[in-house]
Amino acid sequence: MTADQMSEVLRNIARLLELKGENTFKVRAYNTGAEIVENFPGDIVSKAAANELEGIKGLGDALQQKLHELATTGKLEFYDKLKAEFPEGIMELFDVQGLGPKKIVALHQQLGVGSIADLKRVCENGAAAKLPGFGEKTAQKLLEGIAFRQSHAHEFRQDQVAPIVAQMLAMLKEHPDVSRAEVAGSYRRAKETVHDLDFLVAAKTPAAVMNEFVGMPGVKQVLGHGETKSSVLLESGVQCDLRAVKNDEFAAALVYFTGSKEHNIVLRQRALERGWSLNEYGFTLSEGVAPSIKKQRGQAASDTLNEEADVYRFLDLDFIEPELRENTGEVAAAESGTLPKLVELSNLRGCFHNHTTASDGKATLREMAEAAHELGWQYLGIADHSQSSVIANGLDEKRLRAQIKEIRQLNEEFADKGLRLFAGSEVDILKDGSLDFDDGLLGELDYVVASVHNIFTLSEAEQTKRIIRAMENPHVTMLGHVTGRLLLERPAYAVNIPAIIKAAAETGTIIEINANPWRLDLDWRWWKVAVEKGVKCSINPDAHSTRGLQDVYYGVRIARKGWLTKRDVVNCLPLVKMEEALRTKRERR
Ligand code: DGT
Ligand code: CA
Ligand code: CA
Ligand code: ZN
Repeated sequence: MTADQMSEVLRNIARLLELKGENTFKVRAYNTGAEIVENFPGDIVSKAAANELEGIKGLGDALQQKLHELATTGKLEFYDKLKAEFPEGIMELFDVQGLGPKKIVALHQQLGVGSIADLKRVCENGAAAKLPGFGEKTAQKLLEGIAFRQSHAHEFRQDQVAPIVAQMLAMLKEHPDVSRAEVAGSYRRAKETVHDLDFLVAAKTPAAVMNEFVGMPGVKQVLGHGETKSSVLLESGVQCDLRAVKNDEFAAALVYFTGSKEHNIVLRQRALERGWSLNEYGFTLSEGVAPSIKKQRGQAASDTLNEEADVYRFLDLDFIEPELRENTGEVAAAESGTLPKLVELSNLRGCFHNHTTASDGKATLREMAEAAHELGWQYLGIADHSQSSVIANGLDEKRLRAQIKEIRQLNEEFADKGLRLFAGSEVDILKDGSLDFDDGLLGELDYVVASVHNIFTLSEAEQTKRIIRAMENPHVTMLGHVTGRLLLERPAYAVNIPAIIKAAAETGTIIEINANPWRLDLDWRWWKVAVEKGVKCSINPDAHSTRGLQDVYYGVRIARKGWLTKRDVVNCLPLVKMEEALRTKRERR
C-alpha cells in the first residue's frame, strides 16, 4: 500500500458518501484526509501502520483508524461495504469530463446509471437530456467526453505508471538470478502516455524470475507465462511484459525493446547496408555474405556489445538517448555528430509556475520557499491565480499587492540561504486576449505567466488571436499550458500552434512546458520548431503543494524528448542571468 493508494481510497469514500447524500462535513473530512495523505512530507504509510498518526492536523480518530487498517491489512472493511452498495462501474463516471457528483447522483438515482455504458445509453436515447439541469447540450458534451476517454482506453499517464516501474525494477534487480534489469518501451522513451510497460532482464536461468514475476502481489491475471517471456495484467489495469535474455544479448535487446518501432527499422536497415542483420539478440552476418568475410569478421558480434552505446558504435553512430528514438532525425544527427546534449534535472536552478494557499495551493508561501531551498534551487517564482479564476480563489489587486509585499519581506530572510523568490502571477487571458490585471499592477511584478482557463470553445482563429494578443503585452513573460489539454481526459482546444510559436519568437515570450503529468503542455513534438525560431522554454511544475515541485522531473523528460538542451531552458540559468532574462522582454520597447 502506497500513500497515493491510501489517498485514493479516502477520495473514493468521499465520492461514495456524496452519492449516498451524506452530510457535507463528513464528505469534506475524507477529502481533506486524502489531501493530507497525498501531501504528507514523510512516510505516512509507516506512520499509519505504527499507529502514530495522532496530532496530524485534519486527521480525526475515525480516519486514523481507517488508515491504520489500510496500512496494515491493505484493505478497509468500511470501504468494501460502501462500494458494495453501488454498481461496480460507478467510479468510472467520475472520470468523465463534465460530470460532477451532483450530476452523477441525479443520473444514478433517477435513471439507474451505474457505469459508462449506462451513461452512454441514456445520453443517446434522450433520457439524460430530460433531467433537470441537463439538456441536449450537456448530453452531447457527455457523449464527447465518453468518446475521448474510449479513444484513450488502456493508456496511462507517466504519474500512473512511474511508481509501478520503480517497484518492479527494485523487485527484478533484487532477484538473485538477475544480473541486469531495465524498463524499456515507450516508458523509457518518455512518451507522455503509455499502453503497457516493458521490462528486460539479463538472467542465466530465467525460469525462477518468470515465476516470481507472474506470482507477485498485485497481479490480477497472467496473460502469458513462458521461459523467457511473460506478461501480466495488474490490479491497476496496467499490463507489464517481461523479457529475459542472456547477459551478452542484453545491450541489443534493450535497444530493440526500447524502440520505437520506427527507430528500430532505421537501425536494422543500416545494419543490412553493412552486411549484418540486427535483431533482439544482436548482430549476425546477413545471409549471402561471402564465407571468406564471415570467417574474417566472425559469425556474430553480440559478445562485443556490452552496452547500448556499443550497438550504436557498431553502426557508426553516436549514442542516441532513449527519449530521442522516434525516427525524427536522430539517426542522421548521430551519424554527423550533431545530437544535442540534452537538459538534465540537475541543470534546473528554479521554476516559475507555482501556487500557494493564497489561491488554490496546499502549501504556504514560506513552505514553498523552504521546499525550493531544500531542492537546492536558487530561485522560486510564485504565480497564484488572478481574480477571474474564482473557483481557484484567484487574488484580486489588493491581495496580490499584499502578496508582493510579503514576498519582498521573505526575500530579506531567505537571501542568507541563497534563495530568491520572484513575485509573479498566473494571469487569466480574458476572452478578447486582454489580461485580468492592468499594466500598472503587472509592471509591479517580477514576471507574469499568462494562461487560458475558460472559454475553450472559440474557433481556432479566435483562440489563436486571443493568445497572441496576450503575448503582445510586454509584461507577459511566459505563456502557461498552451493548449489546455488534460491527458486522457480533455483534448487540447483548437489553436494554431505554429502561429503561437511564431508570435512567441517575435514578442520574446517564453513558452512553458507545464510539467504536471496531466498536461506536459506544450507537447514535445513542437519544441524543435520552437527552438529553431529562437523561442525559449521554461520547465514549470504548476505546483499546488511542496511535493508538486518535484513534477519538474516529468517536465525534464518531456523537454529531453523535445531535443532541448540546457541553453534552451531559461530556468537552467543561474540567478543573476535569470533576473536579466525576466527583464529582457519588458526592456525591448
Ligand atoms: P506502447 O504502445 O506505449 O506500449 O509503445 P511501445 O513502444 O512500448 O510498444 P510495445 O510495448 O508494443 O513494444 C515495445 C518495443 O518493442 C517497441 O517500442 C519496439 C519493439 N517492438 C515490438 N514489436 C515490434 C515489431 O514488430 N517490430 C519492431 N521493429 N520492433 C518491435
Ligand atoms: Ca510498451
Ligand atoms: Ca509491450
Ligand atoms: Zn493554470
